Amino acid sequence: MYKPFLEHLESELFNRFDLCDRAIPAGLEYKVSDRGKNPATIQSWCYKCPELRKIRYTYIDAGASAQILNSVIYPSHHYDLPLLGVDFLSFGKVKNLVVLDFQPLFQDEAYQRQYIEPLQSLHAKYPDLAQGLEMKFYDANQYFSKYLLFAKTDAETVATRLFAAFKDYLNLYWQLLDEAKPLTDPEDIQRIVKAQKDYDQYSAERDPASGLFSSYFGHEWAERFLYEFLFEDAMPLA
Ligand code: BLA
Repeated sequence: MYKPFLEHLESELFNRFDLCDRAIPAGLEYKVSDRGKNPATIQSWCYKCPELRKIRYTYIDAGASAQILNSVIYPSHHYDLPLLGVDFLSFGKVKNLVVLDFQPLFQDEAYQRQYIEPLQSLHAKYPDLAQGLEMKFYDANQYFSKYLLFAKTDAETVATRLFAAFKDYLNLYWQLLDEAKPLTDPEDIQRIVKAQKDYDQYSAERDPASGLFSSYFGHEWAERFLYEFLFEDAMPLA
């Protein structure tokens, strides 16, 4: 279901950046579930390049019962750019939930003007994908922009509209990255280090997928996946 998205993301990354592999801790890059009736696999990829310090994406393939593409791109600490966040989920034919956003590190007005307002026209182009759904796990005012795409939709819309939106959002993200001026003041850079780390902490603690990882792959593996790979700069709660 989301394989074309994964392929597009991958080809964009490889065409635009000089990528190096970024290590995924042993045992976390690939796993097959031995639970349940439908075999589920989870596979992850991770890269870095001078502009982007962590590019990760994960595909869960549980056949007809679940297809998920999740990705976060973390810019270098020299850029105060938002993170690119992708979370596309399909559970059978019954539920397709898609989220795509430039995830802001800060919520002040100057930041919004610089990095979030440019999204406005794209957001306006995809009203069918911007449904203003309520969030239950996350606070919509922290690490989400007001121009996120967030929708419950059908497979046809995923294949057509979401694919177009995905290309548009990615292109704009590359453009903002291209225009970004690297920070040079160590204090400014430290502020980004802290903000990206806070994002990991916040996300690890609230990740709505943690139950899903546990049910497919076991609790121990799920905890490692969250704290050693997805949100590796977060500290596990004691
Ligand atoms: C919701 N994301 C979800 C849900 C799951 C995942 C299972 C709940 C779906 C439901 O309501 O039935 C899945 N999250 C994952 C997976 C990973 C993960 C598989 O981190 C990792 C491999 N989530 C993100 C990113 C964004 C995001 C980067 O990881 C930003 C675009 C958004 N996911 C997001 C939002 C919701 C969600 C906004 C709805 C949560 C809510 O209602 O508060």
